[in-house]
Amino acid sequence: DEISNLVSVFQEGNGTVTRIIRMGTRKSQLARIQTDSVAEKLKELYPDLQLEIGTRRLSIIGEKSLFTKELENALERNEVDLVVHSLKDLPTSLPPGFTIGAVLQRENPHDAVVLHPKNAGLSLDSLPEKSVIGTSSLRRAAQLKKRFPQLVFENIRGNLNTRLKKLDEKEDFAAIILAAAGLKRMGWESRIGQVLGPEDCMYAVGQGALAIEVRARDRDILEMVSVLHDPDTVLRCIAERAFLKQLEGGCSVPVAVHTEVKNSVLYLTGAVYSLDGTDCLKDTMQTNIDLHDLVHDGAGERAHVGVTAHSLPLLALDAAEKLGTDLANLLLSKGAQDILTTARQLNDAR
Ligand code: DPM
Repeated sequence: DEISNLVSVFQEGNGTVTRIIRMGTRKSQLARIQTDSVAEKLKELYPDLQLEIGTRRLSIIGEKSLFTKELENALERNEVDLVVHSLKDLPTSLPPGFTIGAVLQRENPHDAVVLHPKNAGLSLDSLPEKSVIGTSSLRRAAQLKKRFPQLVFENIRGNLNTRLKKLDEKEDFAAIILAAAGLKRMGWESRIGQVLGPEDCMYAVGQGALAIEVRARDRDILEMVSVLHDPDTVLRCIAERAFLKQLEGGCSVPVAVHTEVKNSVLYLTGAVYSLDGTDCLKDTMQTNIDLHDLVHDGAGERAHVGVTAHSLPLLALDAAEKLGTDLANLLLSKGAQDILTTARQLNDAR
């Protein structure tokens, strides 16, 4: 077992009580960087806090819900107190007993083009015809195939380090598509050749935001991490997650979103695509979200699509969730279910 023997204790010395907080992380460089950045923020806010970070090797590789599962097991068994995830890797329904206690301020949520060094200076528009672009995301492939029919899209697998190596050290790919946020966290911002705006490629639900998963019953830890909530990010991500949940879309469906908060209005654009992008249903809805509504103490309040945010106004949280559900229902009324079912079947058959 990779988790070091970390013990949760309350140390009592010279009148102060310090609890050691144990953070669980996967071993990938991105996971470590993300966990360390949250540890740093917690240390700034709570200088007396003692943090320990234990890594856990993946025993099962593949399905996304499995790869977050290992860490949930460690949470459940009380081996760790909190786990940092990319929000976009967390399912819209968490297993009972778990909740997202903080959603941190979102980085650039857009996708980015990373070019083979020999193509430096080019873009998806100017790359030669039939250039091979690497991505395993159905969402990215669907949108980009439609928008750039002259390009060829092929799967590329592995963690970010592996993918960059495959790009640079071989001639298989002219470019690959990755989330700008992950590239920035890895310190690879300089490799971004092009950031894809919503007209080229809308992003995945929760993309670019970090989430802290905790035991739902652990009130102390919940309260401690809740100060890390970024209100705009929380509301945007609740709307996005409610949209995906209502569509019954998992991690790997061609569903994309775009959200904005302006003058207390939350805008959500959502879309579903066929695998080649030719079928597309897309719409935008909006709702008022007043962050100056009376803040409620939230005792006993429910989570919103897995997110517990007692420090935010309940009215705003409810409105954000309803926005996502309403937009999904609108697209479902126009036939979104057929598009997604067909996409799932074709993808499973590949
Ligand atoms: C999910 C997808 C991908 C990750 C699917 C999608 C990309 C898979 C691929 C749900 N999770 O986006 O349509 O490219 O084959 C992932 C990344 C990050 C979190 C890497 C990336 C970092 C960025 C973030 C993998 N999960 O998307 O480039 O925190 O949002």
